[in-house]
Order: sequence, then structure tokens, then C-alpha cells
Amino acid sequence: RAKTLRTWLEYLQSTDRLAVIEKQVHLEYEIAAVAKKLDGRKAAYFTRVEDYRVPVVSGICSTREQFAEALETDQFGLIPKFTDAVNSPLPCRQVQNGEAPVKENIVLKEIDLMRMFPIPVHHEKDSGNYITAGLFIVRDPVTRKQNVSIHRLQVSGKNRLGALLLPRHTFHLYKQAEEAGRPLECAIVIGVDPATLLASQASTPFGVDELEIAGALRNEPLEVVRCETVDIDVPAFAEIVLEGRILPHVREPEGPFGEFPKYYGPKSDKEVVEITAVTHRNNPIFYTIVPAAYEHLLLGGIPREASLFQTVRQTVPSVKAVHMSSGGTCRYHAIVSISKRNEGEAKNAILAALANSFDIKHVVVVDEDVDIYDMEEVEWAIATRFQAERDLVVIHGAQGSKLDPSTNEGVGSKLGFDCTVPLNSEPMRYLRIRIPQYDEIKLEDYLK
Ligand code: FMN
Repeated sequence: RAKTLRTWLEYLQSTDRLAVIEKQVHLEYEIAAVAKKLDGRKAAYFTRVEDYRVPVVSGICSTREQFAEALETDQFGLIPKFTDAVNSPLPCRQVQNGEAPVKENIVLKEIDLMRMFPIPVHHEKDSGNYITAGLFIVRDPVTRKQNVSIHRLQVSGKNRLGALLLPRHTFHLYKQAEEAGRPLECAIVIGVDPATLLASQASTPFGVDELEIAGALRNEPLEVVRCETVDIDVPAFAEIVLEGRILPHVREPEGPFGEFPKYYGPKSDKEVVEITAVTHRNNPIFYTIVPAAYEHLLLGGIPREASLFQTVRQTVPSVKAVHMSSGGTCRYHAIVSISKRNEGEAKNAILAALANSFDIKHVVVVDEDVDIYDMEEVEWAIATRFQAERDLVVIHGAQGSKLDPSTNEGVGSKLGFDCTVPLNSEPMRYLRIRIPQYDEIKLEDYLK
């Protein structure tokens, strides 16, 4: 059901989770506003966007359950399945143009992105139209391994995009190319299945191809096809591919842009991508992610949870589960449950979690009886099991997220809450109240 964007949308429709919007909508704000109103409930499929013939879809996976469904597992299987895929990637299967729907149309001349595709404006102070959901693929010229990530892309000209490349793998390969005076070839892939989308966000060591993780998540090799003007392989069943190169020694204004923490990332001079070719399926569907919508938050959160779980387990083997909560933008707040066997383990779990990612700012560690997906339960644990004098961990002056406006250029404080019950406490003191028969009683029997 989730092999391509199209089959996934059909599946959503058959289960009443696709809102088909036939009313004509504007690129500016209206798509984002309607999609955001449906956030966490239904995907929004806009059939009439201004005078464009291309429809727009947003919110294709906006709950944890939907991602689990796309991976053919349940909420509890989601992190183990993602972890297994990261640990055992599956090589892609190369196909020829004839077998690749994304080659049904090949445009090599007179590229004008805004004329071809309905690329929306999302937030009030955004600097313009943005591609927010393109898988950005580059290749390491030495190992020939590809790297996949998502970068916000401002439409700066007919075939020109401004990109935000935070200092990770894409940026590293670009700097290498720039130092040698060369552009870095890239492909931007819009409209793939949810598993491939999620795989793009894996936190992997440098050198791991996220398309191979996509294959492992899909339980079969991902079919890829070579681009027309660059040496890059792209998913053969994608809706749209933009081929291009990141230019060396060129920086142009980009931003401001509404980001995942629900504030704007600032305007500055950034890297520039020049588009050299566009290929797309017949009747392509344009896919956009509304920044800070659940889809955006979960895409970052689920792979982060997989990586966080592994890091904490190295220090505290009794870790039960981890949750990056949406109120913490699925990046800044980590809730960790452990089955405490030794006093002090919760503090070690806090230190391990903070070391996992510079984005993590506040960590709450609870006992396994607390449902870490229920934030009321987590707050209850903070309220009744935590004393700042003995249970608080504070570290000042650490590296955090530059997009967190309360930091000083990304430098800020980290906090840990040990909300576990002391092992030697008198049993009655922390015994949860419980009404016998509560679980067995069926309300219908009493309301007849
Ligand atoms: N990372 C950036 O560096 N710049 C961005 O503009 C950016 N935008 C994103 C938008 C969305 C919707 C999502 C889900 C993620 C975005 N990210 C962005 C995060 C990266 O795609 C992500 O951290 C990725 O795993 C980095 O891969 P890499 O370490 O292989 O380079």
C-alpha cells in the first residue's frame, strides 16, 4: 500500500484520511492554512491551485500511527523497525529509463520552476515560495555513496534555488567540492512514499546511503534510475526530480523562513542551486510539507528517537522507551523510561540523552510505569516524584540548536529531571492508587 506516493494516497483515501479539496486555492498561505487545519487528522489534496494543472498534497503522514502503518508495523514496532533498517541497509536496484515513471517527461530547456509547479508560500514573513519536501541527494565522488537529506529551498529565480545547508553530510561534500573549485551535483526528489521520506532523516554515520535504508524499511530494494544531466540515482517512482548543482563560491540572500520551532530562521547569504533538468511523471503531484506541522516534527522525531534509544542503551541497558514529544518540537525534549536497578542510573540516562544530539535540551527520566506518550502522566511524574535539590541536573554553556531563539547563537543550558522513585523508598509511599475492578468493568452494562 505504501510503495509510491500514489499508492499511499489511494490507501489514505480508502480509509477516509484524504481530504480532496476541489475549491480553487492560492499558492500564498491558503494551501498552508487549509493543510494546517487538517494537521494530525487528514492529508490535504488540492486539485485546483490557481491556474496550475498540477495538484498539491500535504500532510501525507501526520501521526505516529500513520508512519507505523506505512512501515507495516504498530506504534511500538516503529522505533525497532527503523533501528533495524539503519543497521542493515538494503542496496538499491538500478532500472533503466523505460521502467522509471519519473522519466515520462524530461525537460532540459527553458526551465521555469514557478511556471511548472505550484510551489507555495507558507508563513507570513517567509521570503517567498519554498520547496519544503525535496529529498536532496548528492554523491561522494570518492566512495560513490550517495547521501540523502531534506533542505528548505527558496525559489530565487527561474532555475535557481537558495538552500539552507546546516553543517552535516551534504554541507561537508559541498565544501570539499568548493575547495576544489567545482560545483556539487545534486538531485531534488519531490513526491515519494512515506518510508523513503522517513529514511531521508536517519541519523547515520557519514557514508551511509539513506536510499538503502529506505529499501530495508520497505522490505525490498528501492528502484533507482540515473539522472539525465548529473551522476545521481533517484527513486524511479518519484513524482518530480529537479537535477542541478550547488555552485562554488556563490552565496545569495535566503530567508527569513518559518521553521520547526515555530519561529523564523533568519535571512542571510546562503548556497545556491542551479537547476539543469527536470523530469516528472505524467500528471505529476507536487508535495509540500507545512513547516512545524506534525508531519515535519515527526519526520525529525522518529529517526531521532531510534538514535537516542541506542545511545541511552549503551549506558543504561534497562532503558524501556524514549519519546521526543511534539510540544518540544520533537527535537528539544526527550522523555526516557527506565527500569531502574541501581541508584544513580537515571542521572546516567540524562547524561547519555544529552550527549546523543546537540538539539536535546531538556530530558525527563521516569520509571517504566509512566506512559511516556501521555504528557499528563509525564507531568504527574515531575509533580510527584521530583525534588530539584536532589533530582535536577543542570549544565550551562553547551551547544544547542541555533533555531532555538532563547539560546545565545545556539549556546545554552541543558536540564535533566530525574523523576524516578528512590529504590529504597518505603513501598506504600509511592504506591499508585488503584480502583479494583476498574479494568474489568464495562460502562455499557451500567448505562442501559
Ligand atoms: N536540514 C538542513 O540542514 N537545512 C534545512 O533547511 C532542513 N530542512 C528540513 C525540512 C524538513 C521538512 C525536514 C524533515 C528536515 C529538514 N532538515 C534540514 C533536516 C535534515 O534533512 C536532516 O537532519 C538530515 O538527516 C540530515 O542528513 P545528513 O546528516 O545526511 O546531511
